[in-house]
Amino acid sequence: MGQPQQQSDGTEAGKPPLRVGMVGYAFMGAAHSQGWRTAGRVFDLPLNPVQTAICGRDAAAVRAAADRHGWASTETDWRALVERDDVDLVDICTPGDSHAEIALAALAAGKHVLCEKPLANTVEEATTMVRAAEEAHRRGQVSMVGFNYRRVPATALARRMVAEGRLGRLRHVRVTYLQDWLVDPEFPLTWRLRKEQAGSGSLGDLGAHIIDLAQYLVGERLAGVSALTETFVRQRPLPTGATSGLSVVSAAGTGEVTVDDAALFTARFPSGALASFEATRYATGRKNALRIELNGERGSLAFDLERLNELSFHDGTAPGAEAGFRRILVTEPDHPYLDAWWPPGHGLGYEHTFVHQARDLVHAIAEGRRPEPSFADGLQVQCVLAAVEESAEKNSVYTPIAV
Ligand code: SOE
Repeated sequence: MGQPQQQSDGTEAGKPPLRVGMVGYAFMGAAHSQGWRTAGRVFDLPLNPVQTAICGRDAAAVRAAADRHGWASTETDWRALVERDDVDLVDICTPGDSHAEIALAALAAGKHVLCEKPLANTVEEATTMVRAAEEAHRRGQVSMVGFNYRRVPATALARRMVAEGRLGRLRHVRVTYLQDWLVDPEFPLTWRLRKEQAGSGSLGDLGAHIIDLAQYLVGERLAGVSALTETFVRQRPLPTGATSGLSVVSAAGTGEVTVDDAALFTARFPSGALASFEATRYATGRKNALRIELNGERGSLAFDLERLNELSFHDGTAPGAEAGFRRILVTEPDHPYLDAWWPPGHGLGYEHTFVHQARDLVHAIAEGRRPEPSFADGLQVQCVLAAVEESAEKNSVYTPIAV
C-alpha cells in the first residue's frame, strides 16, 4: 500500500484539505465514511479529505456515528451543515426524498456535492438538480452521483476491455441484481418500501445500479424499454423501532407497500445490442448478486459481484481447441485502482468501491474536471426508471427513453 505522510489527526501534511460534510449515517453513511477515511491513506491524492461534520436528526445517534466512523463534529439540521464555512463538499446519504432539496441548497451554498443513487425520486427533481449543477459547475463546483459499482476493479477492467474492442460489436447485454431480504412477509415496512420516501422499490434501488453499470460498460445509452413490475407482498408490519441498514425491527399493525418488489425489462442499445435487466429483493438465497454478461462478435465477459475479484473472459478469436471462459483474477497492479493496494493476488471487497469513489471525486475536484457519473448521467438513469414504470403500467408496451 502507498504510505502518504500522516499527521496525528489523520490528515496529510502539505496538501490542501477537502473538508467533507455528510448528511445521513446509516448503511450508506457508514460506507461513504469508509471511503473518506481511507482514500487519502491509500492513494496519493491531490487534496486531503477531512471528515469535518456528519449530520442526522437524532443527536445521540449521530454523535455515536461520528465517533464510530471518524467525524470531527455533528449537526442535527442539514441546513446548518450545508451553510458551514468549514465544509467544501456535501455528501448526501439520505433516502431519495431529500436528495433534491439538500443538493440544491448545498450547490447554492457553493459546495461540491456527492449524492447517493438514484439521483432523485422523480425525473422532475433530477432535472432541477442537473440545472443547478450546471450553473454551479460554471462557478467551479462539481457534482457526482454515487454509482459505486463502476469502481470495482473488475468492472473498470471490463469497461477498458470493451472500449479496446476486445469483444467486438456487442450483441447481448444480460444483467441481473438479485437480493432476498424481502422474502420474509414479516419484514417490516421500512422507508425503502414507501414510494414517497424511496421513489420506487427494487427498480430504483437495484435497477438504477444495473442500468448505470450496463450503460457504462457498453459506452452507450439505452434507447427504449419493455417492462414488467410486481409487488408480491402488499401489506407489511409497521416498524416501531429504529431501522439499521436492512435489518428487521419490531412491528405493530400493518401498512401498504407502495413500491415494486421486482422489475424486469428488455431494452435496446442504439448500436443494436439487446439487453435484459432483472432487479429483485425476492431471489431466495441471492444476497447481493449483481451479475452482468456481455456477448460480442469477438468474445464475452461475465462479472458477479459476489465474486468481485474475478472477471470471466472468453476470447472468441482464440483457436477452437483453447476456447472457453477463463477467470481473470483482478488483483494485479496493472488492473484499475490496484497499484495502490496490496501485493498481487490479495483481493478487495464491497467497501473499497467507496474508497475508489472518493479517490476519483477528489481527483476531479483538484483537476477542475466534471466527475463521472455526473448529475446529468443520474438524470438519464432516472429517465430510464420512469420509462420502465410507464411501460409496466401499459402492460410492457415499448417505451422510448426521453431525456
Ligand atoms: C439495498 O438493496 C442496497 O443497500 C442498495 O441500496 C445499495 O445501493 C446496494 O449497493 C446494496 O444493496
